[in-house]
Amino acid sequence: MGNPRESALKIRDMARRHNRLFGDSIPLIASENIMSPLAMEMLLTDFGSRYAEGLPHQRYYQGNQIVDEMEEYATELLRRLFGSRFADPRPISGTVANMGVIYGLTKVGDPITVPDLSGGGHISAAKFGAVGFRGLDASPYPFDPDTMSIDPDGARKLILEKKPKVALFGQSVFLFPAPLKELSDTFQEVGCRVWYDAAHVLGLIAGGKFQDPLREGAEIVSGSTHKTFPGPQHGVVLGQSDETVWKHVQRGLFPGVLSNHHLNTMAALAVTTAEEMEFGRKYASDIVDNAQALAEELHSLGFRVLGEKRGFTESHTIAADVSEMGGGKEVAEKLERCGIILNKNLLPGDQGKKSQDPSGIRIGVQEITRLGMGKSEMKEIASLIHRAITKNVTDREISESAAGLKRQFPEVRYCFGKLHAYEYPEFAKGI
Ligand code: DSN
Repeated sequence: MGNPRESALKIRDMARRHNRLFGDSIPLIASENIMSPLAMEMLLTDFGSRYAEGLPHQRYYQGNQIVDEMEEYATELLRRLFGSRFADPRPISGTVANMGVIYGLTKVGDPITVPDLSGGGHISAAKFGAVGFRGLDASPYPFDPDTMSIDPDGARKLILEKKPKVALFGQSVFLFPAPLKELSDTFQEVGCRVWYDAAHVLGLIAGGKFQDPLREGAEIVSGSTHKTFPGPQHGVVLGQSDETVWKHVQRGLFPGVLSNHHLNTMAALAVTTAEEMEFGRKYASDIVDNAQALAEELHSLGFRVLGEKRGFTESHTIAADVSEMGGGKEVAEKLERCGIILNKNLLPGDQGKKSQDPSGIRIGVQEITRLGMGKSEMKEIASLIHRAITKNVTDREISESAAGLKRQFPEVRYCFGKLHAYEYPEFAKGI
């Protein structure tokens, strides 16, 4: 491993190689994004070295005067962007946000209704994830593969039967809005709390696309802040409920599941929130246009793109069944060798299949949109994917074309200032 200095420099070399890998690839993971220059700058500040447990002005550490100011500012920016009564910028990730909500709203053994994993549900809503960790009695909604959405009639029956304490919505393969409006009478009849995990679509909601859960009946919205919302790896909770419920959620976050809450990423979140106020509407609209264009193109090239009846997608995500092209694992690995980075994914109908060997792939266009790619690049990317999987070409031919296309779009857009994306930010001197 070499001496300690060499070991330290080896890690720097790995980081450099990683930046180059992404700089030369087409990034299509639906849960990732790149940050703006000002948000990136926040990560390197002294905020990242400090503690601030609890809420502003009720801390356990000295030295928090500016942290308090920044946290209150972040909260207010979030409240304004999302039009919510309450906001909490402290969760350090989407899953931690979800754990805090679960801890605040439920007791061990409570019934909860959740999106099904093979219908795109997230692991934190699964028995082996945060929901199970709290010992909740989880029942998944039926999913309709034809509409690629939760079946509203089936969900109504389930909610009436199980009488959940909480009804959770929001998926990780989230092509079409959840049926909140359709179920609003049912929620009232049962008296359950409605919680919406917006991790994937937070930026679309901020930009006025997809759906507006806080005005469609959700009392609590949680999310991560680094997918369609193009900020740091962090989380957020928004609330439209009464003050008592909100206090429970905040206590679920701290002292429930948080100690310190990572102040540098919170500052980056605040910067991104301000940037979303300025650029978010155009960005969200461009994302959805690109997703629809890429889905159409893949479909016309013979891919089994799901959600065809509804125009394939209303979000940043596309799901395709590639079981006849070798399956999700084989296709995702082949594309990785060709410089196209996406992930294999369970699809409806995959019940009983291993999540390591599912039928599908999931594609997200939020990162390539952030770099300024548009409809003609969607055509090119569809053609690269198609050629990589179906034609007798070498991996190298495709990866060179992918890198060539990528290098034409070096800058992060929809933000203040300029940054060459994926450039290595050398900071340490004199090593
Ligand atoms: N695992 C993430 C995703 O890819 O959807 C969500 O946490």
